Formats: sequence, C-alpha cells, structure tokens
Amino acid sequence: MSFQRVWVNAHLATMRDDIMGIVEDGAIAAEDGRIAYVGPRAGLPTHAADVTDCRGAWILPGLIDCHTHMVFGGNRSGEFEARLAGASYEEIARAGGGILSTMRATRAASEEELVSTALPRLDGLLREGVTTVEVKSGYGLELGAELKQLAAARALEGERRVSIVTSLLAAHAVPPEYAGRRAEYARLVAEEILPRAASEGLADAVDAFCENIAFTPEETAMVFEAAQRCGLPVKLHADQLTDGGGAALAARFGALSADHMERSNPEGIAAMAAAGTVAVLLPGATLTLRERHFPDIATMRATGCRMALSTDMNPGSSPALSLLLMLNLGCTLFRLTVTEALLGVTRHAAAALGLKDRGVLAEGMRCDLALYAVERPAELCYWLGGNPCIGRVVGGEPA
Ligand code: DI6
Ligand code: FE
Repeated sequence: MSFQRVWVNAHLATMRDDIMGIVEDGAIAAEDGRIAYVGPRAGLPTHAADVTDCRGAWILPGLIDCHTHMVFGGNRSGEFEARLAGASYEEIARAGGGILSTMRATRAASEEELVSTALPRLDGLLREGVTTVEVKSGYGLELGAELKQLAAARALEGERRVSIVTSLLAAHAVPPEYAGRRAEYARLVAEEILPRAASEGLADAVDAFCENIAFTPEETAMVFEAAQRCGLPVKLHADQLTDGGGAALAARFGALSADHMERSNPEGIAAMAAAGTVAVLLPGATLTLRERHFPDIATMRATGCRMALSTDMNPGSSPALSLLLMLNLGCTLFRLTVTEALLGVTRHAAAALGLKDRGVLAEGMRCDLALYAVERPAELCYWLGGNPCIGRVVGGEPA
C-alpha cells in the first residue's frame, strides 16, 4: 500500500482522548485530503511518494478559532485609551461608541476593503497553525451591510488555504435607525435579514448577543426560532456582563455553543452539558475589560460541559490576534489545564462549530495539521507570546 504523502519523525497529540492521545515517534499519511493512517511510525504500512521528515516536531490537528469578529472596518484604539482614562465598556456603548462606532466604519467600507483589512489578521492566525476560523457578522446591523460582511468573510476562503465558517450576528446591537425600538429591530432580524442570509447561503449558523445592553432572552428566542425555521444551528453570546440566563437559553435551543459565560449560573451550565452545548471561553475579552468575574470552570468540569477556547477577535472587547496567546491566558486566568486548553482549540472548537470531520487526528478525518517545534505540547500554553509553528497542512497539502 502506498500513500500520497506521509509525515514521519514526529510526535503526535491526536486529541482523540482526554489525555491528548499522545503517540511518540508517530506517523501520519494522507490520501485525497483525508488522514489515511495515524499511529506509531512502526505501524505505517508502506512508504509514499512524498515523505516529510518532521525532525522531532509535534503535530496537532490544525487549530480552530471558533469565535471571531475578524471582518470589520476601522479600529477602536481611541476607546482603549478612554477606558484607560476610566470610562467603562458599557458607558462607551451607551454613548453611541462601541459596537456602533465599528458599525459606522463597517457600513462605510466596501466588501473588498473588508477583505483586505481582515487578511493580515487572518494571516497571523494561519502562521500559528490555525486551519479553520469562524467569522461573525454583526457590524452591519442592516440587511445590505450584514450580507456584505458575510460575503467578505466567505471571500477570505478564496484568498488563503483555510476553512471559513460564518455566523450571522445581526442581533448584536440595536442600530441607530431603531433607537428605542429594539424589539422591532429583533423582528427585522428574524423576519428579513436572517432568511436572506440563509437563502443566499452566506450563514452557516446564527448568533445573538443576549445582554442588558443588547437583546432580551425573549428577543433572542424569537431570532433562534427563525434560525430553526431556516434550518440553521444557533450560538449565543451569553452572560458576559450580567447573568441573563443565557446558558439555559442556549441549552433549550440545542445551541452548538454558548460563548463568554463569565456569569453563567451552575444550573445553566448543567443544562448545557446535558444538551451537548459547548462553552466557548474568551479570556482575551476578560483581560481587555479587566473583568473580575471568571467563567465557572469547576461546574463545567463537574457536569462534563465541553470547553472551547477562542480569541473573540474584535475591535472592542478583545483585540486579540493570537490563538496561542489565548492558550496561555486560558491557563493563567481561568486555570485550565494544558490538556483542556489544547482540546479547546481542537476537538471542542470543532464541536462548537458543529464540524465532525476535524479537530482530532484520526483516520478518515480531514488532513488539517499544525506542526510545532516544541519539546512538549505544554510549551504551546507556556510561552507568553512567540510562535513555534513550523508548518501547516490543509486538506493533505502543505500550506
Ligand atoms: N461580545 C463581544 O465580546 C463582542 N461582541 C459581543 O457581543 C464585542 C464587540 C465589540 O465590542 O465590538
Ligand atoms: Fe464575541
């Protein structure tokens, strides 16, 4: 038997079990973009046309950043300074800054401009070994601009070797045209924007921001019901600034994930565990907003609620350009174990996107790989900055 491509002289963290599924002196073979063999080098059936000597590197499944707002106009470094001078995120948002300031810049940008400003941000992730990225809309807040943002996100896939998964987040903030008419805007999202994004094939999922400065649980439920009518899975920005019962709401709708969860209550977390809803932890936002409230990791562990870890890359609450840095912050701020953090950017991040063909190294899975010059996987969480990625493979081809 012969394979198109094999990688040898590598150690593997397959992420197949809860102790990282480690294989020392392993090998991987690819055929037609899929993993055809993964295991000890000694067990590799034969050789291949193309053999890569990894010189003792560690191979993980290509990393997955499962929660980003990567496509946006402008930036908010001015608000960063205002917060340093004492203003709060909530005060800035209520005064028409925050998400609405990015909305203005995003509406003003062309689709091409949105693509070209997102590419350097995307490239930073790819250099770290990321092979799949979720991108949300939510800075258009009107039909045309939301569709433009999603189209720009989709276009990134044509520019780089990466899988892009999109989420419609039109229920992110109330646009100025609907000031004081929040419920009416939520209805516009449910009845017009969402069905259009779905029918044009621009959205893989639907997200919403359930929060006292955004949408109520009732409005969120209305948007989720519309998503279900259109056959789209849902996700939720839940319990970030206040406990609005977001975790339980996400569980009730069988959401793929509930994200943030700084203030989620234990009952909500237990409901998520039972529903299979993944908790997406976003330590970049916790750090940037200097939050004192951390997600209830102990209850997530006790209930078996799966945890993913992501950048939340956005111009306001988490201008985080590095997923490897999030591994460190997940461990240092939230006290995740190294194994939990690494599962959070591989297997559990895939689950948060509903992707069953990636996130672990196993035969039949997509051959998306990340190669690192580290002595142990823990090093990926240990360094605060830096980038040991020495190779990336997408669909069986070096990228
Ligand atoms: N939560 C977040 O972390 C981002 N959106 C949200 O609902 C922040 C978006 C921003 O500040 O621009
Ligand atoms: Fe977010």
